[in-house]
Amino acid sequence: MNPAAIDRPLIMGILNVTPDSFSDGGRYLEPEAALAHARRMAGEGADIIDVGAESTRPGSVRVPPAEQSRRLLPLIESIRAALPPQIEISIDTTSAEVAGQALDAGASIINDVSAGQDDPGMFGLARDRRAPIVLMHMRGEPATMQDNPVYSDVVGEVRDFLLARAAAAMAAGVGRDRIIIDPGIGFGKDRTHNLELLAALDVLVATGHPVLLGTSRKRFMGSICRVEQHADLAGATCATTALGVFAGVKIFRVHDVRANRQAIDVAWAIRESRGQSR
Ligand code: HH2
Repeated sequence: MNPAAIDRPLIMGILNVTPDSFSDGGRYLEPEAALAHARRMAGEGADIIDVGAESTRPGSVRVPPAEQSRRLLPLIESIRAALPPQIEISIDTTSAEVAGQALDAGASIINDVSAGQDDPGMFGLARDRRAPIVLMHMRGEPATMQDNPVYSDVVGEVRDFLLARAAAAMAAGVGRDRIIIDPGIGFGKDRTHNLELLAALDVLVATGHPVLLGTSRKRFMGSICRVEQHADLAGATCATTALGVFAGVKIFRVHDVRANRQAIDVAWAIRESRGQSR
């Protein structure tokens, strides 16, 4: 994939091979169940399958690279063999070792929620393998990130952080056209911060880097809709997806592929229709 050439919004379907992810933890630990879910998401319109073996929910514990690889590598190989080549696989990890092995096994995109801060080898890997890389904003660490996050200008601070990390990646040799940025909804942000960022996605789009948005089933929407169960937040997620399409977001990381595919397709058709009859 060439991120700079994405000409319509893409869906990244989430496949967590974890016992403890906030929404789908434990459901796809068995390889057959994980592969079946990847197939289902592809059938429902996913363009990318994002596989991860380490939950980053608030308070989660780290998973050693060897254990991440043990869970992920056979799965990536079987997904790569099962799905058509135009469906790409991204690897959700902050470990360059895991990411490198995942690229060998058939992944083609790196999704690093630490934006290259956890592992000094990540940018070199992206450079050497010419792999697109997602750089996400996070304040603090998953274990403690929701302990009273404070910003004076959340939109400006997130944008400046992402531009600084993109500059660091480019200084390490990663091509500008391979860098995707992500505001990191829910990562060291309270409800007000998340809403402010969602209302200002155009500010991130204006950086010129393709923007990825990950709101799927996240807790701040549950508090707005008074919904306790994460899995009941597909409608709320679709609202953010439609707004994201209008703001120019290029990739949506979601659990509910079918519903978000519809939201994208309709929002995109409306966006494309602007001024057509004039
Ligand atoms: N959110 C999660 C995980 N990875 N990657 C990107 N780029 N952006 C995100 O917003 C993002 C992400 C958290 O969601 P999930 O994978 O559903 O849960 P968990 O971290 O508990 O596995």
